[in-house]
Parts: sequence; structure tokens; C-alpha cells
Amino acid sequence: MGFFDRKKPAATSGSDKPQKGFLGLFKRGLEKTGQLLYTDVRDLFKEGDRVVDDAFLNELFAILIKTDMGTGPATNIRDELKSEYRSRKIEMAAALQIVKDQLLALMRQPDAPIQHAENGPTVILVVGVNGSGKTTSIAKLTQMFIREGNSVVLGAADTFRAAAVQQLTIWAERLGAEIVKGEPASDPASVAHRAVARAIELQADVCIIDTAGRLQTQTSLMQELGKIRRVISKQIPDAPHEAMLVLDATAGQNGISQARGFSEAASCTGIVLAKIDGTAKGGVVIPIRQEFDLPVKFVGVGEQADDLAVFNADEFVEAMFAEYFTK
Ligand SMILES: Nc1nc2c(ncn2[C@@H]2O[C@H](COP(=O)(O)OP(=O)(O)OP(=O)(O)O)[C@@H](O)[C@H]2O)c(=O)[nH]1
Ligand SMILES: [Mg+2]
Repeated sequence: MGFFDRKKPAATSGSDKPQKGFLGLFKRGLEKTGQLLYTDVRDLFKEGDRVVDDAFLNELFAILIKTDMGTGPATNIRDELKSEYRSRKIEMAAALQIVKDQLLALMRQPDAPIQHAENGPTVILVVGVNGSGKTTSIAKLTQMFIREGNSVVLGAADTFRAAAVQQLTIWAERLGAEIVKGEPASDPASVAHRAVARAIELQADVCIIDTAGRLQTQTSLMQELGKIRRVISKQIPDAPHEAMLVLDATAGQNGISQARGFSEAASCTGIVLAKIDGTAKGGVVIPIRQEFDLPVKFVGVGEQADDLAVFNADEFVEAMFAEYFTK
């Protein structure tokens, strides 16, 4: 029995149950953020309980800002503490609880599982600026789908660089996915077309299309994404079922303007927030959540195929403060 003949179990990444069980991955990914919070908050309370006065509130505000959550959310948290504790003493645990509750309220989103095709392959287009983590995120998604018993066809529609095709080929071989490539510098839309055709032919469950990095201001390259979409939707009317925007968490606030440009030009359906492990600014997920209608679907926490967590606000916030629970 060939790989693609396997009977497929129900795909859990697309189930309607909230995804949990990624706390360990989030803790690893948010180690730098957690460490920064731990050190700073411990300092804040180094002489014991604090009176909630302007000095205290300003110090806490400065700590929150360092995580890149943005001034709006940090102001909310400060105001909440002020109105609940004005001039009274607060202990560290109580202050943290208020911070966590506020962060959760800001980060929570309706569950956003992968939207699977009703019939035939689910097509996922992956877009973003250069080096944001697209190809690595595709490897991680491929691993996740294959673990769930799905067969995957990859389309190497980043035809600009031979190295890009090679990078995806190595992942495909390692993970057990089929790959469709084009001639160097060939039309990315034609590679996408052939990848989807191959997925249909093989009755594959998922087809993921890698694209070259581009800036949202590069009009002709953004139009090229439009062409890829049109080609795909001619083959499968409701495809692509997902257009994932990969944002680099280490790029901080830059990611926000990227998300705006891409979601308008490429009709994105969700965000993969890559490289959260590379920054202490894990709070960046909040402005991303607040300023867009796009759900954060996945979070990249490392360079390996296993380093992908399904986004869940509760686990994310718990992991941000994990240091306090273990000490
Ligand atoms: N630490 C860490 N590194 C990551 C993560 N995701 C990607 N990277 C690294 O970031 C670099 C760029 O990743 P790629 O996946 O090649 O990015 P890309 O968007 O495909 O890049 P282009 O195709 O050149 O636009 C690589 O060195 C990856 O290993 C992550 O979640 N954590
Ligand atoms: Mg790439």
C-alpha cells in the first residue's frame, strides 16, 4: 500500500475542539519573554508588597511595554490595577493575576482551526516577507498533517531562488511529502497549478504552496499572488482554503504593517507567528490580535519540524508567566 493509499483518520488540526496541550512548546518558545518578565517583576517586588501609587504603576507599565504589547493594552492593565487597588498595598501574585487576566481578555479569539476542504485536497497558500519563516513553517505544518494521518503535496512556487526549492525538497524528503517543482525562474502560478493538479490526481489530503518572500508594497509581486489564487480556484472552486501569512515575531511592530498590507492584497485567512523563541517581545501577539481580523493560528517556537504550536491564548499567557509557577 503506497503512502497516499493510507486510510485517513479524522484530522484533528481541523477539528472544532479547542486545541490544547501545547503548553510545553509555548514555555520553550516564550522562555526569553518569560525570563524578562520574571526578572523585572521580581525586581518590582524585591522589597515586598507594593503600594499601588503612580511610581509603582509607571514601573509596571514600563515592564509591560518591553514585551511589545503596545501602549493601549499596557495602559488598560495599568488603569485596571489603579482602579482596583488605588493606594492600597498589593502582593506580587495578585498583581500578576490582574496582568494575566487582562492579557487573556486581549488575546482570546474564537477557535480558528484550519479550514479543510469539503471534498478533495485542502489547499493552503503561504505568504509573507523575505525570511519571515514561510518555508520552515510549511515543514512544520507538513509534519503536523502527516502525523495526523494526512498525505501532503508541496508546491515549490518560490521559483526565484534554486536554494528555496532545494530547502523545500529536503523537508519533503525528510517528512515524507510529495513535492512539485518548476524550472528555475518559471511562473510560480504554473507550479501552483501543477501542485494542485498532482494533489487531486493522488487524492492527497493537503496541498501547501510555498511562495517567494515579497514586500506588501511590491505591486507586481502582490499581483502575482492574485494570479496564483486565481489559478488554484479554477481547479478547486473554494481553494485556497487557507492563505496563511507568516510573520516574524522578532520584527516587532513591523509585522503589524506587513499584516495589514498582506491581508488586503492576498486575502489572508490566518497568521503563523514564527520565531517567537527568538525574542523577549512575546507580547507582540496582542497588537497583532487587536489590529486585525485575522486569527493567529499557529506559533513557531524553533527551527525544527516539531516546533509548531496551535495558538491558544490561555496556554500562551500561562507560558509567559511560567517562571512564577515553577519557582
Ligand atoms: N528560532 C526560530 N527560527 C526560525 C523559526 N522559523 C523559521 N526560522 C528560521 O528563520 C530563517 C528563515 O526561515 P525560512 O523558512 O527560510 O523563511 P522564508 O520566509 O521561507 O524565507 P524566504 O523564502 O527567503 O522569503 C531560517 O534560518 C529558519 O530556520 C522559528 O520559529 N524559530
Ligand atoms: Mg522560503
